[in-house]
Amino acid sequence: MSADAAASDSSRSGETVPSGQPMTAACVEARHLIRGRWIGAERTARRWNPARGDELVSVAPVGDRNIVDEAVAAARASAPVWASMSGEARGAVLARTAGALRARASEAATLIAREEGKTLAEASGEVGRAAAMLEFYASLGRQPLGSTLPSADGSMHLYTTREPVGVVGLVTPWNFPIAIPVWKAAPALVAGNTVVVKPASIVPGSMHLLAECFEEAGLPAGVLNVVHGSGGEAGQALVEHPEVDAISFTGSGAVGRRINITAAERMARVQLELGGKNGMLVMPDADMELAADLCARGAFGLTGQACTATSRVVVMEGDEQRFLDALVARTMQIRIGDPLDPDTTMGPVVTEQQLRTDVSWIERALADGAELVSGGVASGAFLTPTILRRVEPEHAIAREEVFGPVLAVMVARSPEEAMRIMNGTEYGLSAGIVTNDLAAAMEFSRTIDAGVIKVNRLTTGTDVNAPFGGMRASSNGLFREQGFSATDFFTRVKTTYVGF
Ligand code: TAP
Repeated sequence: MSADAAASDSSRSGETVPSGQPMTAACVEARHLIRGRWIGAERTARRWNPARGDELVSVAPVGDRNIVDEAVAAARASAPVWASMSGEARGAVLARTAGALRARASEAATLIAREEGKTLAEASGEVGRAAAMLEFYASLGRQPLGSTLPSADGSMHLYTTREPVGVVGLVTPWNFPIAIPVWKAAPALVAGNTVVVKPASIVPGSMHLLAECFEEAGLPAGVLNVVHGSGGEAGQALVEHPEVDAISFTGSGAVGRRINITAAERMARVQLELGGKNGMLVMPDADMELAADLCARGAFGLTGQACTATSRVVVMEGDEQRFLDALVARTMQIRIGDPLDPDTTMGPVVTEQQLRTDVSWIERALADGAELVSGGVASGAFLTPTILRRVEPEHAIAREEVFGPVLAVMVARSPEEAMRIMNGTEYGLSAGIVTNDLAAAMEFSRTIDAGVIKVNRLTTGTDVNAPFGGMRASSNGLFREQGFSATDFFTRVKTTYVGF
């Protein structure tokens, strides 16, 4: 394995070209969506299938500050009417969007697999989850948003209401190109906000399909607007825009921190869900086959490109070899290949650049003293599932997010040391434990610094009705996404006293 091998990957991304280039039949021609109109541009960016470097998947306009201005103005203009509609009516639009997405589920999954590179099964799971999320938030249109309170004054009716914050900017990453825009847009919309979405620039086709589903569902013009383009240009313009009342961002810590500062300067509300370095603690009583299965699927499912992917394991001294034997055997069952092949269980790395990053993390780990157990081979757009042992808690590979199929295995000599290692990163998104010892599981749940805790389950995957988000550097921690409380971020509270 070498960085050169990684660089030979022929999949490209984000290249900007003049419009009017010939495209294959299966290429999605994405458009900005503003005030209900689909808008192209002279400057476009092309996205090739990462597994087949010569297959063009999508072409999208490259939006600038002017387009962002137009989109925000459209969202602002449509805000009063949308906010004045009943929650039930807004929810009904979301329910119809879910129906439209389910009707196109196979097309959407195929597009995600071609554009982002996850397997068809994984992409189908994403589409189903996005539809379920839309249905869940559709049902919230009928739920109370506010409460009635007793007053010290017996002749007082005292109540709170939750109003939409107004125009919300949604900035999303590439790894769940349909599900993440949905889990932000659906609670924002049902709560009565209008939105401008800036999707990740390498997955415009998936967002385009989703926007078509909203349109087909009868979402009024201007309520959901989409601006394609780069983060540095369109994304930044959206975050800086004085008419955007709140920003919900999911992505890397580096970008999230900058957005936090920009939003704070103009007192805009901001929600940040960022990276992770999610650990799995394998206790001595654990079923090793289960532990190996959870770690292999958690680390290498979705090609390790999930914020909640398992990227480090802690085993107790004396259990390491038994665990590694089971893990390697389970990992050998993974079939790498074209995401559209039904036998494939792990797709390519999303871009050439990400592959180079993954490879450089492996090289750094080896230079720090880690040992390669298996994997570490980059070929074309693919990286074999990589297991590293003899990793020490202070190594970069033990602490920093890779966002690829790389798993670091560490050994602890006592339960206290195990917990120190588990909590020994700046992140706190998801964490798991494999054990049948209920007391150990409960103690783990109490002492781990993570927003999502899994006992005998994958670190990835959550229910749509449960709050989701990280702690410490994984989130700004003010508001949770998903679940019933997701609307908190998208609403502001008013307290009304009515004397009689
Ligand atoms: P980023 O590079 O941070 O990009 C995320 C989004 O921000 C993209 O739309 C990007 O546009 C945009 N952006 C970039 N620079 C910007 C700027 N200066 N101002 C405004 N927007 C800007 O992340 P990514 O590579 O797409 O995604 C991977 C990261 O997301 C990982 O760290 C992963 O852990 C994290 N993630 C977290 C979660 C949760 S829920 N915690 C879920 C999924 C992913 P471009 O696409 O044009 O760069």
